[in-house]
Amino acid sequence: MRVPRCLPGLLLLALPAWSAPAPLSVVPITSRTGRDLAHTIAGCGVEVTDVRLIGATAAFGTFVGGGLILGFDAGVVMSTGAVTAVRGPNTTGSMGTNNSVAGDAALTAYAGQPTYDAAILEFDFVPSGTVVSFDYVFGSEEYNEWVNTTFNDVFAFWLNGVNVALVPGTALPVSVNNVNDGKDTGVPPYIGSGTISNSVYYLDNGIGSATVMDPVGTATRFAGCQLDGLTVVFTVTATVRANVVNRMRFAIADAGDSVYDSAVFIRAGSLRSACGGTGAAAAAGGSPRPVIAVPNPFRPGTGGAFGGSGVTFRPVPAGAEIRIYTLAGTLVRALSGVAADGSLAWDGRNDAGKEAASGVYEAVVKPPSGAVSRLKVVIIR
Ligand SMILES: [Ca+2]
Ligand SMILES: [Ca+2]
Ligand SMILES: [Ca+2]
Repeated sequence: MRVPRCLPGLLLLALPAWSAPAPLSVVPITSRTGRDLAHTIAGCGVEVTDVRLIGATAAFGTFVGGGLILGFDAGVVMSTGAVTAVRGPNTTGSMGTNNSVAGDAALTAYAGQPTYDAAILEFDFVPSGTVVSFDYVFGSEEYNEWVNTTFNDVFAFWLNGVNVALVPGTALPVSVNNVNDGKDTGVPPYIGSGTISNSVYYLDNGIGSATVMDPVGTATRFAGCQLDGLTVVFTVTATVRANVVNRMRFAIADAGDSVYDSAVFIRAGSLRSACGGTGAAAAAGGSPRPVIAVPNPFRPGTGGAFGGSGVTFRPVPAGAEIRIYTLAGTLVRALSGVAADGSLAWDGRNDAGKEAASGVYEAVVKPPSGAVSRLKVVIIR
């Protein structure tokens, strides 16, 4: 039986005051047919039929208000507990509900772990083209303190029996143990230990306290979502059989025990086929993905996952400028010249070429048009 870990009694890094942005707005399902959920996900070029829902009623819902938290505004959420509990702010490190429903044999076989509280949405669909795409985010309360343990909650998006929810360019399923920035027990300076896996796809969301946020997190995400860690937006692009029935099975479950819940967020209208574009760029009502900094914290000269020659911001809008400030508001560095791949690098120096001291900095991302965004960057020398 796992119990909530103790929170550190002292916050060693001073954080700026911030006003609480709106949390995710989550609405649980009222119908057990699942049809509304499947139709929320389906976009142009896709006809959905034969929808089936398996799991606790509390485990399924829809959401809005995810733009600055998840990277897209609206969609379907499926949880290994209660979907309403994923709303922010992040007040605990151990949010979880035992729904007392079964795991799933296919997920258990896939994970190699006993599973519990399975939530499954499956349906047939007829795509108008030979390629289908959709966008999703995975998040979990198992982050950050249960990284690299057997409590590796599992999900799979089986398209005609093949899991298409993989770490890009690999055969690895997206999971707590395959996407993280190491095991972190919430003690400053919040550097993960042990194996770090595919951290470029990971967004740390703090240590689970009403007042303590990892310096690498963002106030918006922290206030908006209870889950201690999230992935960036993944876009699945897969081959399908055009104009005939294909089968989709979205499935998620707790592994090892039934607490510390995980959730997947599937973007509204993003399941598309042959309609002039794919995924995030083409989905209607979209919002830009949040800019992240990697590595963060940055430890110059140390090598490994947090070392290297500097911090890389991405995805940065073309033509944007990033200004780095101390928390006292002093301008440290102005960066411009976004690369074609949407990245912009900072070597950890100020405008005079001197190394910036250890501490927390605020990076302000100003695109040529649209909203300014902010994130924190930590340097440890
Ligand atoms: Ca659960
Ligand atoms: Ca939490
Ligand atoms: Ca769990």
